[in-house]
Amino acid sequence: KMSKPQLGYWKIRGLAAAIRYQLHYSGVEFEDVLYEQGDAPDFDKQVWTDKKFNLGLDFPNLPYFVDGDFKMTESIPIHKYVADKWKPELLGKDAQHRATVNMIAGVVSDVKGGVTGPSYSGEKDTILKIVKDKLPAIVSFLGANKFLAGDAVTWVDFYFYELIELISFVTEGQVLKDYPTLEGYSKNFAALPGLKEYLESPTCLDRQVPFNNKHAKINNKP
Ligand SMILES: N[C@@H](CCC(=O)N[C@@H](CS)C(=O)NCC(=O)O)C(=O)O
Repeated sequence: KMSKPQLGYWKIRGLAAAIRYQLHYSGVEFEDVLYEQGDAPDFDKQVWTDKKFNLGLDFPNLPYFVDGDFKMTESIPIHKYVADKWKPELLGKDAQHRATVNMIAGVVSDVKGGVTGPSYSGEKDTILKIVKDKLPAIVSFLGANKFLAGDAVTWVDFYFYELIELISFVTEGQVLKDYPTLEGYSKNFAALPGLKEYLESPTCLDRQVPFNNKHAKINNKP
């Protein structure tokens, strides 16, 4: 019997939470392989660096995904592989729909990076500026749609949902007041079958670990 696919990552939400949401929604049985950074003052990363070059990864990084003999890194390609293999409709229905999904992913990824970087350095003003500059275009693109790329869920929704969670934490919920459509979108999204059960489960990893690694100046303690 083939072993379950493995998702390797720091013991945080970071870039892995959205992949976990998608795996749960898609009904994939998988295993989290968690690397826990050491505490202050050293914030040691040795649990990972000891393994990093011995896992047979072509481009060693976190997150990684192992499915039988197949191993890969890069978070967005992992989302797309998981969709392609277990729920291809999450990729989009035709060339233009898939292109739109990928375009949104690029935009969301820039905002995610723009929020995460300053979380580590503790620059909340920088985060608020990025949110103010970049979020309105995404919100207006979402418009009255149920999901980002139309009325059907695609893999980029898992990625965006987690970004809203992160911004909501940093702004103490203000983002949802500023953009009520995001609040509706989020609630609706969290109620998707499979995802709902995961998010509400007492063992939900993403409700137990922080967004960022331990050396981040802006971080939650769930
Ligand atoms: N482009 C990569 C970036 C991955 C990345 O930056 N990983 C960080 C955590 S978010 C890390 O600590 N990687 C481990 C390493 O660099 O050895 C992706 O999207 O997966």
